[in-house]
Amino acid sequence: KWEPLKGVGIIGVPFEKGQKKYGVSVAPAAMRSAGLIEHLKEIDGLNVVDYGDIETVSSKQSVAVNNMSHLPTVSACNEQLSERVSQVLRDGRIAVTIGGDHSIGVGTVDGHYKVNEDMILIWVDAHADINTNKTSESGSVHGMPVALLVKELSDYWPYLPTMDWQVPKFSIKNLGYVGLRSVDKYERLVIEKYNVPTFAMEDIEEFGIKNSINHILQTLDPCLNKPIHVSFDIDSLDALEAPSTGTPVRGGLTLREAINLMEIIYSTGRLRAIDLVEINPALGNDSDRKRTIEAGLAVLRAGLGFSRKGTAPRGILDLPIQTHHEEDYLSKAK
Ligand code: NNH
Ligand code: MN
Ligand code: MN
Repeated sequence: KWEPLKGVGIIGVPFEKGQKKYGVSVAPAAMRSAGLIEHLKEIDGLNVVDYGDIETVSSKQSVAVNNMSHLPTVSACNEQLSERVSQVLRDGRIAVTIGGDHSIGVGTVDGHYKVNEDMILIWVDAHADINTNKTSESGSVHGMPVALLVKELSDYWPYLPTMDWQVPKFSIKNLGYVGLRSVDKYERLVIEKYNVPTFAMEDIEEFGIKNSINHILQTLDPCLNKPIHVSFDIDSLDALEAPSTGTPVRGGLTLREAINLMEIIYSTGRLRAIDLVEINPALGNDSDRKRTIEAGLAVLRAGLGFSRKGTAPRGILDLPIQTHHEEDYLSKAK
């Protein structure tokens, strides 16, 4: 079942209609000009293919669903994205999706699920993103992707025009949370009702990031053989680590904890999809923007095998020998 991976495939999703602030849609371009592809290619032995950006168009359909902003536009983007993620995975690559706001989690998880129904989902976020249009206080779809994906909650939704392509089959039993610290009342109710393994910040204080993620992996997949999808919202990081995001919350993960989390998941050998969402380069000053983008890059690198202790050159056992001492000496002496 585990064919050797060919590398990673990068998908950009310049999309921001799942929330209200301008700027998240610029993140794929900002990440690319910060050297996203080059940085990933520097990881030892990693083959990187850029699958380009999803074309995001504002839908002309004017169906309105109560308390759910821009549903047809969100739906159209996710339909394409789901297809693209499936394609990358079928090509034998890890799907790395750069958002965009977190409403794009619908497309990435749907596309992963269609290729492998065994997948488990780790949602790394300050927020639980499991509102329905009945429970949401914002009406923004980026607070609803998990509820849209999960089959156990399908009865709590009205009929959603334009969403026929997406059949919620993913089970909430395959979901775990890391980093929560801003959870709405009904979201908490869902987490308790279905007993979703959740390591909110206070649990991470108690157990540490390593035990937390290991406990989730063990609970969701006791045989340790299922493909893993990590949906990483940059606002899971402390607002000081990643200020350029739409809904920053203080008291979050340090970058060190996030890197360690991703290293641990990488080391399972089963990480098959990473979403990196909610980086908003339009928020904050130059230094905020730079810090946030660099944090995002560090999270991706850790999830794709970059080692903080360094990697010796492959197949080489010693330092290069000096073969032309005399010439070098003479040329420098001139
Ligand atoms: N829970 C709030 C809502 O539903 C906030 C969601 N905002 C996020 N989620 N950034 O990750 O609107
Ligand atoms: Mn989110
Ligand atoms: Mn969030």
